[in-house]
Amino acid sequence: MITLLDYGAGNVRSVVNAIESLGETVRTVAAAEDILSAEKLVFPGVGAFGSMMAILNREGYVGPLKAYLASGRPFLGICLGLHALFESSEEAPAVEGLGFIQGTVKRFVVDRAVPHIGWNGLAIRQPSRLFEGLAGDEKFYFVHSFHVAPEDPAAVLTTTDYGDTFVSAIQKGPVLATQFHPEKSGRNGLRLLENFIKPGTEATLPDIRPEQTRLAKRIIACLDVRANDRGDLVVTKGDQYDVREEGEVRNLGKPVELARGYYEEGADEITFLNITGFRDFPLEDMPMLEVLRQTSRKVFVPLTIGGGIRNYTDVNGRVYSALEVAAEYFRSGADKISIGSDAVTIAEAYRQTGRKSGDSAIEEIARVYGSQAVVISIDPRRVYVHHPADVDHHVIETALPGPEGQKYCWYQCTVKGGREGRDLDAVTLARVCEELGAGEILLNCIDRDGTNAGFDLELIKAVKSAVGIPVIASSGAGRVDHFLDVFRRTEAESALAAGIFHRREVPIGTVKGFLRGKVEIRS
Ligand code: 1PR
Repeated sequence: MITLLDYGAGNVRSVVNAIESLGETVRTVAAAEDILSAEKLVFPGVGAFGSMMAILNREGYVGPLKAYLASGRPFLGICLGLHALFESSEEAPAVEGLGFIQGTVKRFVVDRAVPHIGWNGLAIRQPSRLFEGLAGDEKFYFVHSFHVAPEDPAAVLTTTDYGDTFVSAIQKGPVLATQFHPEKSGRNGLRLLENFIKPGTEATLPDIRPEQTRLAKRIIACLDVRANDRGDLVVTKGDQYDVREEGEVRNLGKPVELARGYYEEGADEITFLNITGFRDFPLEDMPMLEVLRQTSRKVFVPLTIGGGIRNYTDVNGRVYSALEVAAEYFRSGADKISIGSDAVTIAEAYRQTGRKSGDSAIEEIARVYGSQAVVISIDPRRVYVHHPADVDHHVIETALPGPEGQKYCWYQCTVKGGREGRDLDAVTLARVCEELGAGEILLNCIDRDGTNAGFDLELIKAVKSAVGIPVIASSGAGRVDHFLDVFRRTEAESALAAGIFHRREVPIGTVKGFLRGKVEIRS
């Protein structure tokens, strides 16, 4: 039996799911004694260092944790569960950590997008039981803005490169901890977890030990989900956001089955967009939560969910905050949430007042779950102009002139699934959301959606050059070379597609096969 330390600050469902999928039972710590009596303790830290330590102190877990670590029993820390082992963190400088390992946790200072999100490799420095059965060149899923810096090099189990070299796992006797998320790292992550769980696993040093590692470009499968006219929840797909064909909502399959299939084929992430979320209230839309629960039991790569994340008052006058809606999505198995329409409203208010309200959905969710959990989904549409001075927006010169030969355009933000255009451009929206604490941009493009004409590279370049957070290029993928184009000609970290995957025109494996050797990808 595995004892899991869930101190109630966020979603540890995916860790439980991963361990249970390996046939192991999980007991969650309910009181300090459960830590002391554990045989194998897993600590998947969630949230921010300061609030994590505050809860551990309040619950009286700090003493028992220190005693457990000193007892020589197996321990696996994940992400913040690694940070907790150190003396302190730059994330909350006045707060003391568990101090089991001497050293501190430092903020990433690199000339790359931060958070470091995605699949990166491990440069393995010493044998460990975690590595049995691994070749050594596998990639694992990272998502973090801070990294550990142990004083004693003997504690370093692996390092990873991202602008600089950082310590990505530590080992001190039976105490192991990883910066990456094994529970979100597909089969190899499950293998690593199994090695921790299984008794008698041998410490091994894999044959392949890269000196340097590289972050992979991510291929994301997107499932637009809504109820059809019969009330069944289906994966649908629009042409420039119109999801109806001969009056009926297009039905391209069942959400859980499709997501599972894409995971098996090698998708690096899965995104669900509840596309009628702007008018329905997701907490009344239980099937969507159930889709997430079922998917997270079978799919061990990151799951993002969007649609309807905003404040809401139900028919009985009960007020729900966007944070509560997001919390329900996280509890059901989401790793990230994506905010669409509400982000536009928030950015408009911010531009009007010139100050952060402090309680917007973006700020609140980022504060509680971390920036990396907050994705902003932008639904822009091109608006052509003759001269840049014609509008007070971020205008670009385009190689694809408008119907009247206009050489310039701006990208107008829309809300409610493209139904309503707003007086805000996509570049400004992305910038403002980054400032408010968003961790990633999902950049759709209504003009390209469902057209198979390739990504709008001009839009992607404009937004990517305006922000320091990762950008997911979306809309328009029709052929394998469109993925190569977007990675070679823009700095986008990921590419997302929907239609070509659902219609089986170009399976994910084919995309990856084509990119292999040309672009760094996860095999
Ligand atoms: O506004 O916070 O409730 O979120 C609603 C979410 O639903 C937003 O993220 C919005 O993008 C999405 N959405 C709303 N209506 C539609 C629609 O299609 N009618 N889908 C919609 C957006 C666009 C992409 C699509 C890519 C790739 N889907 O995600 O998957 O364009 O497609 P392709 O590869 O086939 O070209 P809120």
